[in-house]
Amino acid sequence: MYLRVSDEVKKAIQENKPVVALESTIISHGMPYPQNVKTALEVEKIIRDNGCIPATIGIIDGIVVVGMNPDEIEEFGKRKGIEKVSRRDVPVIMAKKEWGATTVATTMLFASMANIEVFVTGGIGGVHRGAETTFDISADLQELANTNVTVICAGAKAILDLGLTLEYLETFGVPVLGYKTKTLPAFYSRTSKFSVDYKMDSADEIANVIKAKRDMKLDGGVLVTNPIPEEYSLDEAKMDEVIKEAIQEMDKAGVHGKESTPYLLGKVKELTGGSSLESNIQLVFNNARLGSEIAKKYCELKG
Ligand code: PSU
Ligand code: MN
Repeated sequence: MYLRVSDEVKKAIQENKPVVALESTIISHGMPYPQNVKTALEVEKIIRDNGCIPATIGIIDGIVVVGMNPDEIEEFGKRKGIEKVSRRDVPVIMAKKEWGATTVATTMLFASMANIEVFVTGGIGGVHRGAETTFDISADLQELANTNVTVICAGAKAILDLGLTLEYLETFGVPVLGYKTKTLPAFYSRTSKFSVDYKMDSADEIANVIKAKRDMKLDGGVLVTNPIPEEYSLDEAKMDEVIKEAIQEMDKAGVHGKESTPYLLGKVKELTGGSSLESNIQLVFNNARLGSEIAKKYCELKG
C-alpha cells in the first residue's frame, strides 16, 4: 500500500466533484515556519470557499498521502530533515519509509495516480541559468511533458532562464497559457521579456483546452500562468539584480543539484529582507482562486 487517498478526496473524485491538488515542498522548503503552515491551511480554506476539495500531497512514513489533514500539514511545516522528493527519489523514500516533501514533479505524478486534474502551486522549476554547461533542468518540466495534470502557477522565478524554459516546454508539447495576459509572468513580477503561447480570458476557456487535450489523449500537462496581483508585485529590475547576486553566491558556495533551487529561494528572501515572502503567499492565494474556478468548470465539462 503506497498510496493513501483521504476519504473526502476519494468520495469527491468518485462523485465528479472538483478537487485541487497542492504540493508540500512549498511548505517544508519554500517558506519559513510558521508562515508555511498558516499559508498551507489558508490555501485549503480558499479552495473550500470556492467550492472545491483541497488535496495536499506529501509522503509520510513511506506512504504517499493525497489529502493530508491539518495535523499532518502542521508536522510538514515543523519537522526538520524532510527530504525534497523528485521523481528519482520516490522509490528510495518509499523503501526506507521516510517522510518526503513533493515537488511540482512528484505532486503531478501522485495527483494523476489519484485522478486529480488540477494542481495549484506558486512557481514551477525550469531550465536554470547556465544549464548549457550544468545540465540543471528541473524534473518538473519532464513531468509536465508526460503526466496528465494541469498546473496553475505564477510563472517561473527569474532564478531560471525563462526563455530556455519556454523552449523546453515547446519541444515537449506543453501548452503555456496566460490568464488574461500574453506575457509570461515571472513570479514576483507580472511581466517578463517573454510571451506565453496563448492568452486565455476565462476559466471556462482554459477548461475547454484541458478537455480537448484529454479527449484527444495527448498525454502531458497544461501550464496555466497567472500574474501576481498588482498590489503585491515587486520591481522586475530590482529582482533581477538580487537574483544575479544570489547566483554568484551560490557558485561561490559550490551549491548544485537538488540544493540549488532551495538555496536560491533562501538567498533571494535574505537579500530582499524578507519582503518577498508576502508576495509569495499572495500569489499562491491568487492561484488557488483561479485553480478552483478551472477545476469546477472542468468537472462540469467532463460531466
Ligand atoms: N520555485 C519556486 N518555489 C518553490 C519551488 C520552485 O518559486 O517552492 C519548488 C517546487 O516544489 C518545485 C521545486 O517543484 O522547487 C523545483 O526544484 P528543482 O529545481 O530542484 O527541480
Ligand atoms: Mn535541478
